[in-house]
Amino acid sequence: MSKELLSEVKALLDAKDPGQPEFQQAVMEVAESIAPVLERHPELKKAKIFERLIEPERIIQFRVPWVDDRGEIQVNRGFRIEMNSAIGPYKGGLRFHPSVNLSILKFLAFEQVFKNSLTTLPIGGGKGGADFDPKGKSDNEVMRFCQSFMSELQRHIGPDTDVPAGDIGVGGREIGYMFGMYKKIKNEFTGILTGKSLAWGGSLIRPEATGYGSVYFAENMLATKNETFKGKKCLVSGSGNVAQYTIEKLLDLGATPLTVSDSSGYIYDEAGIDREKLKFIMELKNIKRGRIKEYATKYKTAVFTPVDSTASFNPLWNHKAECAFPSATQNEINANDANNMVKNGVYVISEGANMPSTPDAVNIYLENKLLYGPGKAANAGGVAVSALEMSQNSMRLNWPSEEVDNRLKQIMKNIHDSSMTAAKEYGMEGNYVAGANIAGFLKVVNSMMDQGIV
Ligand code: NDP
Ligand code: 2IT
Repeated sequence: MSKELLSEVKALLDAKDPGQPEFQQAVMEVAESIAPVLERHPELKKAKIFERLIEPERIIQFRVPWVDDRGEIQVNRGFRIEMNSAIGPYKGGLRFHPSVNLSILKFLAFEQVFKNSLTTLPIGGGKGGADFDPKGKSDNEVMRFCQSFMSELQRHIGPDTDVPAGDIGVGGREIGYMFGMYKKIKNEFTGILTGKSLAWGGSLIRPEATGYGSVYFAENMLATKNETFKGKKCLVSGSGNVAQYTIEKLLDLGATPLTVSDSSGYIYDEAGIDREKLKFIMELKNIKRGRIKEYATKYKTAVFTPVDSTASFNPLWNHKAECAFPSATQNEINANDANNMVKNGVYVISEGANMPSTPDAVNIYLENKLLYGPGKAANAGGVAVSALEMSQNSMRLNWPSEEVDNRLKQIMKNIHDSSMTAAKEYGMEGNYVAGANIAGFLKVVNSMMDQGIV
């Protein structure tokens, strides 16, 4: 039956969503994991629960016109995918990147549904964004773009309906410009976005949450082997929000981060990235908005290797280390990279990014019995603290950072434990992919069953 289910799902995707490879990839991975659940629960299959899950409740696509600094009109495409609201308001980030399209946002929205379910907090799944490229744009251009984007998005979101946040290309600056525009149009000060600044409704630890959470997840996986991070060498990709706070937490726990990257190449620092170097990266990326190769100009222990788009593997993943934290983008690790990691001694992988490993790479992790935390479990700390920001907004209070961090730690432990338990229950001990998919799936589909055919 599981083979049958997989070919049914693939046929459905090919018929209805051709040309959406990332969405199809994300759906097929979940289908594979939950096939045994449908076998055990024929009532779910009869209720066409999977067909309903892969159909977004609503997709909004809109024009985002704006005027650049030269006075020229630019037109971008904006989206919001409202995927599933069975357990709470739609919740998920906004991505501004030139590669953004329907397939990428649908894959992200689909994964978000399971991730949000795993957090145990009352949030449904959504995702949005635009094919806008913030690189090289002035602050005023970014502001005008954000204002135009929100002038349409505002009619679809609300604190009890849909609450967006950041993702690639959307950080504190963009959230601020979008919040300002929402408030001006609606004349309402309410928690319609998360990742806000502390002074106007943000939560402590939200900027840190995804990176910290991904390290906490790995810490829980290591604890199953009675190990800690002390002295472990770590490969990190990306140099944005998730990568920066992954490095910070790794340093707190006594590990040695060796790499960072951006879309032009990567840095390998044989002496390790320490706190001073991390501060340099943060200033370079968050304030100066520069390129990561400048790190190698400043620190002589580091080597910069530019991206070679013709290469069959990424040399970042080909260094001796114990742990890997992919924190840039989808499909950044292929089968060659996964084999290189195994060869170099990597046995812990915690995905800060969403779907950074291709299906072939994931199979190599599983075959080699690595401690592998898939994105929807390992990077759920970001959206979890977003949900805590929503709670604080509703109560009109702010929790101290220690309280938020303790809750984050507990949530990551719960996600780890519930994924581990679900995998065991279905005879796939140690397989966190299957476990996370099954645990996330059950809560959402049981809620859908309770709520009838809507
Ligand atoms: P940022 O925009 O802060 O940083 C993104 C980083 O990834 C940059 O270093 C960027 O390089 C690099 N990158 C982006 N696209 C590509 C690409 N196509 N090829 C190579 N490098 C690329 O984003 P975040 O750190 O917030 O997000 C990173 C990942 O984490 C994403 O997969 C996101 O979906 C995921 N995530 C984020 C959460 C959050 O709370 N922010 C929560 C959960 C997951 P460059 O500057 O050159 O573009
Ligand atoms: O992928 C993700 O979980 C995010 N970008 C964070 C979403 C959120 O609502 O905080």
